[in-house]
Amino acid sequence: MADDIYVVLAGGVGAAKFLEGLVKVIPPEFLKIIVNTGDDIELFGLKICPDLDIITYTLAEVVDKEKGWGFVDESFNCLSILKQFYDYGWFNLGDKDLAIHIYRTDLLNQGFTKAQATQKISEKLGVLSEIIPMCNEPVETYIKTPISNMHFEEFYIKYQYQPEILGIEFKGIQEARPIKKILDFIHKAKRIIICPSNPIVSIGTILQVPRIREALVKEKDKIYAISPIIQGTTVKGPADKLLGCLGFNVSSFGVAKYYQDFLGHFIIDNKDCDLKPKIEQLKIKTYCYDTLMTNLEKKIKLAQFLMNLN
Ligand code: FO1
Repeated sequence: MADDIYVVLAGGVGAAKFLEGLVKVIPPEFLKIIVNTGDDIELFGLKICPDLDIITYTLAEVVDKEKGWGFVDESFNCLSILKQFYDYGWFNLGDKDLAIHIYRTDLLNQGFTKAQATQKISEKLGVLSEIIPMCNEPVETYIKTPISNMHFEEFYIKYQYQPEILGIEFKGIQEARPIKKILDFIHKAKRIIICPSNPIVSIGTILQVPRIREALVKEKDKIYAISPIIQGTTVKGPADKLLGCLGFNVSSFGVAKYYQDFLGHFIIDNKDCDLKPKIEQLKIKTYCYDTLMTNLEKKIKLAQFLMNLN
């Protein structure tokens, strides 16, 4: 038991919701959470890692639960002044959140890696799970639209993912290297869980880091994913739009196709259970459950359901 390892692949808000339940089912110190850093962005000279922060703040129980990101009881005094000098007022960085970005930027400037900075921040905030960025190198997701080729955060927050998507680019991904222990953890893990995050720009970005997808393919039987799509749409975010743009069916079947080479087990929503036979033809064991995590009890029940599967 002492060295049980469970690997989790995570994006931001959807993953954080599931993790809130999972840490009530598995001891948090058993979890090695590999997080997408393709949303990372530099603003005001500060290195901001939205998904790492969402996961860290959630597990530290300081997140604003209503929004799913940022600190609870936040103020925006610093941003109100920054807005006078910069055009990035659309990115709502609170005062407490800014303190984390100042600390992280300072650590990176001192020569610490992103993984080391992440560990220092999460430990100081009292997180017991290990949170690991997918790589130390900078990767930034860009969305090509008729307006411009824009950073994913601008597409998501400023434009509310409304513009037509003409293409997706993961800048820097070829130079990215998986942190060595990620490959070791994938191999040693008792179970690998793919959170109900955006398959293209959250989980998909992690999968694009050289050698990670290949490592997962070898562990198919122990890989469990939860679909982020219910009846053709997402709870929040552009996952449905992005799947369609890449030519995948906008459904749990489309997600299964995207994960087909490495996925062993797939939990889809009860409302999509008619897709089960079609997904099972892809040689993925499929289970139907209520995946809409509207309260803590439902998050825990979903985590229990996944952990009780054989
Ligand atoms: N999401 C928003 O919808 N609006 C915001 O202004 C916003 C600010 C923000 C600041 C720090 C941070 O860590 C996350 C923030 N998020 C915000 C959430 C986040 O950018 C997105 O949910 C993810 O990047 C999508 O995966």
